[in-house]
Amino acid sequence: MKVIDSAKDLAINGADPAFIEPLHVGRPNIGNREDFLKLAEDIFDRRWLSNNGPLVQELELKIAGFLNVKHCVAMCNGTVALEIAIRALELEGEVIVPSYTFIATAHALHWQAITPVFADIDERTHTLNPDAVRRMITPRTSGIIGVHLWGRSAEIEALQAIADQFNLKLMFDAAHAFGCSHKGKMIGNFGACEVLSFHATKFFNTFEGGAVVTNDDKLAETMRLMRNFGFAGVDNVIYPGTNGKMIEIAAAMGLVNLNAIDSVIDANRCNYQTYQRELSGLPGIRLLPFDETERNNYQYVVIEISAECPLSRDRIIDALHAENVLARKYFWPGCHKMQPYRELFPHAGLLLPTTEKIAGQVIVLPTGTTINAKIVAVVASVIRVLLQTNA
Ligand code: T4K
Repeated sequence: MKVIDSAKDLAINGADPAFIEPLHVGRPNIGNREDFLKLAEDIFDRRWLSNNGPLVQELELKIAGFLNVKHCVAMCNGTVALEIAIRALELEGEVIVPSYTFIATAHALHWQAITPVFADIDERTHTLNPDAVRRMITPRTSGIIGVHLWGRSAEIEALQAIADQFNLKLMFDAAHAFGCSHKGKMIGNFGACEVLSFHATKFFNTFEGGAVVTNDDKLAETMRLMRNFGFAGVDNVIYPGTNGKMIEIAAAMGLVNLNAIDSVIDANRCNYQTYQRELSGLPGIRLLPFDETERNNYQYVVIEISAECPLSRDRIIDALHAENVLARKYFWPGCHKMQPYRELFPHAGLLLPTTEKIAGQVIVLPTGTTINAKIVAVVASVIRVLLQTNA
C-alpha cells in the first residue's frame, strides 16, 4: 500500500493514487454467503417469493426481539416505510423536519401533499434543535419527524415534550440508527413509531428494504394493511393501501446479516478508533464522537472541517478523490437547496444558518467490513499530510 509521508506522495500533486479500486462510503456489509444461498434454495423450493412469506415473518420477529419493540412491519425500502408511517399517523398540512438529512425524509412528505417545514439543527449533534422546532410551529403543523442522524439519537425527550404541549404527532426517521440505543433503550421504541432503512449501503442491509417499528398495536395493524393494498383477507380491501411489501430474498439477506451484526460493529468500531487516533490533533478537524455509554453501530464516520483548518472541505475532498477515496459531502447542500424545495421556499436558508454551516463542513469517510485499520491509516495520512504541507 502506498505510504504518504510528504506532499509529493499525494495523487493531487501527480503521484499514483493510493488505491486502485475506489473506496466507497456505503460498501455493503454481507454476512455468511453459504447461509444465504441455503435460504435462497429454500425459497425456490417453497415457491413463496413475496406477500408476507415465512422469512419476512421470521425477520420481523427477530428485529422486534433485537430492538425489544412490540411490532416490526417490514417494507420494501425505507422511503416507502416513511410514506406509510406518515400516512398511518394521519399527518397533514405541515410537518417539521430537519433540512440536514437525506432527501427521502422531505420527499416522503411532499409525495403526500404535506409541506415539509425545515427547522435548524444543533451544531454539536447535527440533529433537530428543539428551540428551532418550536419557532416553526404554525396552526397547520400536524407533526414532527426527528432524524437520528449518523446513528446518534435526536433530542428525543425535548421533541416529545414539544409534541405533547402542542398536540403534535412525533415519529423518527431512524434510517441510520439500527442497533443504536438512547439512554440504554434501543432506538425503535421512541415517538409513535420509528422508520428503519435496510438499503445496501446501511449498517444492516436486506439489499433494499426497511421497516417501521412501533409499540402501538393499532398503528402496526394499519401499516400492515397499507403495505398490502389494504387487503384484509382474500377479495376484501378495507383500506386505501399501496405495495410496500418486503420480498423473501430480501428477508433471507436480512436474517443472514442479522447474524453478522456483532462482527460488523467490531469492524466499524476498529475503523472509527483508527480514524480517531490518526486524525487527532489536526487543526480544524473534528471527528464526531460516539457516546460510548450507548450502543452504537459506528456506521457513519463524520468529520467537520472548521474555519481553523488551513484547507477548505472541498480541497480535502478533491485530494481524497484523487487517491480513489470517494468520501462524501452528505448531506450537502441540505434539502432546502434541492428541488422542489429550493423553488418552493427560496428564503428557507435564512432560518437555517447552522444547517448551512454544517452542510459546508462535513466529510463522511469510508468504513465497514470491506476496509480495515491499515486502509483507514492511509486515508487518514492523506488528510494529515495535506494539512501539514498545506498542499
Ligand atoms: N432517511 C435517511 C436519513 C436516509 O439516509 C435514507 C437513505 C432514507 C431515509 C431512505 O431509505 P431507503 O429508501 O434508501 O431505504 C445512499 C443510499 O441510496 C440511501 O439509502 C441512503 N439513505 C443515503 C445516505 O445514501 P446515495 O445516492 O448517496 O449513494 P448510493 O446509493 O449511490 O451509494 C453510495 C456508495 O455506495 C456508492 O459510491 C457506491 C457504493 N455502493 C452502493 C450500492 C447501492 C456499493 O458499493 N454497492 C451497492 O450495492 O444514497
